[in-house]
Amino acid sequence: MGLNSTPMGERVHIGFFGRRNAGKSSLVNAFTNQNLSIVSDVKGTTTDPVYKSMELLPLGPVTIIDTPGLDDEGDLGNLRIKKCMEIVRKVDIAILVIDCGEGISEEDIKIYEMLRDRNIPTMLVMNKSDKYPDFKLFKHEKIDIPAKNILYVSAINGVGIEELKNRVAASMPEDKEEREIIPSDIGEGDIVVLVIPIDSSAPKGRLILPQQQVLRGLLDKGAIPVSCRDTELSVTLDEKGIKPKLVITDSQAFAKVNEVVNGRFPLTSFSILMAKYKGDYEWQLKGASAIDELNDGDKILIAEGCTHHRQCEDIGTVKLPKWLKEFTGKDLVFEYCSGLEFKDEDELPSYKLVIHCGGCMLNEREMKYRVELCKEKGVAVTNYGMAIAKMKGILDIVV
Ligand SMILES: Nc1nc2c(ncn2[C@@H]2O[C@H](COP(=O)(O)OP(=O)(O)O)[C@@H](O)[C@H]2O)c(=O)[nH]1
Ligand SMILES: [Mg+2]
Repeated sequence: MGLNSTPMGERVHIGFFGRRNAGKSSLVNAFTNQNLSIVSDVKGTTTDPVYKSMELLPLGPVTIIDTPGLDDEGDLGNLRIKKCMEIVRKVDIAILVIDCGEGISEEDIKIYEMLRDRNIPTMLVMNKSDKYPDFKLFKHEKIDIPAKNILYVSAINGVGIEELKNRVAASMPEDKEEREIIPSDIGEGDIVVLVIPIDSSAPKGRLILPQQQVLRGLLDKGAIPVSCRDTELSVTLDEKGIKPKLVITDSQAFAKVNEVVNGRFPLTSFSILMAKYKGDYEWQLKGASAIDELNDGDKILIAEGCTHHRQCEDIGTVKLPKWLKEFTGKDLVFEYCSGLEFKDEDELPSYKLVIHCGGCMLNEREMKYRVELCKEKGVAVTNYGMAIAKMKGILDIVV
C-alpha cells in the first residue's frame, strides 16, 4: 500500500467476468489505461485474478479485478472457477464481457444470474465491436437486463470505453459512503482515548489499519483523540485527569485496560468497532457465547483477512488458541485460513466455531458474505475482540 493510498477494504471493487477470450484482460487494460493484464488469443491466459487500484472519477478510489474465464475445463480450470466465485462475492460492481462474435453462452447466463441474485449492479459489455460492423444487431435478450446496462465496446480501438467508465461510476451503490467506523454519539469536541499497546508484535514505526482508520474517523468528526499505550493509561486517566467519552483499546489489552478504566468510562475495542462497521454485528455477538459450549475435539476455525500481518498472526495462531484452551479447559482442535481464501460451504459445517479477525483488509461485501455463510450453515461466528472480551468476562461491558 502506498503512502497516500486508500486501503483495499475501503475501495469500490469492480470485477470483469466472462468466458475465456472474451477480451476481459484487454478491456481491463483499456479501462485502466495500463497494460497490467496479459492479453493473448490462447484461452486461459489469465490464470489468477489480477488486482489493480486506481482513481476512477467521479467514483474515487476503486480496485479493478481481472478474472480468469468461468468456462475453464479440467482440474486446474475448476480451481480457477472457485477463485472466480471468491471474487463474485466481493465485487460491488460487475462487468460481464461478451465476445460479440460468440454471443451469450450458458456460462454467461450463469454468471449473470449469480450476480443478479447477489444484487450486484452489472454491466453487459459486448466487446470486439470493431470486428463486427453490424454489432448492434447482436442479440442479448437471453439476459434480462435493462438497456442502459448494455454497451457495445472495443478494447482494441477504444470505442465505448469512456462511456463504460461513466456508467460504472453511475451504477455505484448509493449507501457506500455513508458508513462510519466511529459510533454516532461521538462528535465535535469529544475526547476519546485510544489504547495502543506497543509490544513485540506491533509493526515497526507505524500503526495498523484499524487504528489509523479510527484515528482518522475521529479527526474527521472534530473529536479529540488522545492516544497512549496500555502502560500509560493510568497516568492518562488518573494523573492527567482526562475524562474521555469513550475508551477504545486493542482487544489484546482488554483485561488490563478494563481494570484501569474500572467502569468510569465506556470501553470498546478497535475490532469491535470494525465488526459494527462491516459484517453482521449482532450475529457475531451471539457467536461469542458459543465459546461456553465447546467440547473436547471440537474444531475451531481462526480466519484472517490478511496474509502478512505479524500482529494478527501472533494473536490468531498463538494467543487465541492458548486463551481458548485455558478458558474452556477442553482439548480443542484449531485450523487456520487467511487472505482471500475462506472455507467453502461443504467444509464449513465441520467447525463448531469460527473466530474472524476484524477484517480491515476485506471489503464489506466479503465480510458480510463470510458471516452470512456461517449463519446459513448454522456455524457460530464471532470476532477476535468479542472472543477475547468473552473470555475475560467483560463482553457485556465493551459492546
Ligand atoms: N478485434 C478485437 N479483438 C479483441 C478485442 N478485445 C480483445 N481482443 C482479442 O481477443 C483475444 C483475447 O483477449 P483477452 O483480453 O486475453 O481475453 P480474456 O481471456 O477474456 O482476458 C486477444 O487476442 C485480444 O487481442 C477487441 O475489442 N477487438
Ligand atoms: Mg484474461
